[in-house]
Parts: sequence; C-alpha cells; structure tokens
Amino acid sequence: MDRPRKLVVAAAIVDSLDRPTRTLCARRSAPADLAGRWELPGGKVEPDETPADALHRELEEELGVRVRLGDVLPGPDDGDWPILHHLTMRVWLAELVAGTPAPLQDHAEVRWVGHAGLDDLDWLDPDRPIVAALRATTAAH
Ligand code: 9L3
Ligand code: MG
Repeated sequence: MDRPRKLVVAAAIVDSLDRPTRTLCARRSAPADLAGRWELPGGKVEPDETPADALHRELEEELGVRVRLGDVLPGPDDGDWPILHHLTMRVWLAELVAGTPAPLQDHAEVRWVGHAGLDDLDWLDPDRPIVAALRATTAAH
C-alpha cells in the first residue's frame, strides 16, 4: 500500500500580496549538508496539525513573524512540489501581519530580494523551480 508522502510547508513571504515586488529569502544554517543554501522558510507538518497551522507555527519559530496566507503557488505534483521520494512541499504566498523577520532558528540570514535578484541566490535544489514560478507570478503584477 502506498503511504502518503510526508508534507513540508513553506511560504513565499512577499512585501505585498496585492503588489508583490520582493520576497523574503532565508539562508539555512542547519543541517550541515544544507547550510549556506537559500530557501523559502517552513518545515514539516506534524501529525496533529493542518498544513496551514504548521506553516504558521514554523514561521513563528523560525522567523518570529505572523503572516496572512494568500494563494497556494501550484506545483506539478497534485498542486505540490516534489522534494525527495519521501517528501513533498506545499507553498503559499504570504504577507506579514506582525513581527520583523529574524533568523531565530535554522537560518543564518534573512533577506528581502527583488524579482531580478532571486536567481542569484544559491537555492536548495527543490526550491529552484518554485522560485522560477514565483518570479513568473510576481512579475505579472
Ligand atoms: N526543504 C526544502 N525547501 C524548503 C523547506 C522549508 C524545506 N523551502 C526541505 C529541507 C529538509 C526538509 O524539507 O530536508 C524539511 O525541512 P525543515 O523541517 O528542515 O525546514
Ligand atoms: Mg524549517
């Protein structure tokens, strides 16, 4: 029997859901094999959580922020984005409602990056196609 793949949730936190021009990018400090690479912040959904609840928890823990979620950025895997064979990722657009993003846990740095600068960062492999889709979405505004 197929077991459902474990879900990771992440946020493309933009400066404004109505008129996105910049995205909050986070550079990982851990684990060692991912340290230094950039990602959209988030993490694993726990068994007792909804995906959206998990994302709010992760953003509070990792960055100290509260957000409003916008649309899901649809991916090729039933709306989600493949990571590895046992993981899949769901990504929401979001905007800040409280807090100033800071690298509280798992990150060395956070940075607001404009559309044109997104390609210059050394992204985690699974985040690269997501960022390409994000660029296409945000450039349309
Ligand atoms: N991951 C990849 N891209 C992302 C996120 C948030 C996570 N944007 C991968 C890295 C880890 C796994 O998912 O292998 C779980 O993430 P975390 O709980 O270590 O943040
Ligand atoms: Mg995380």
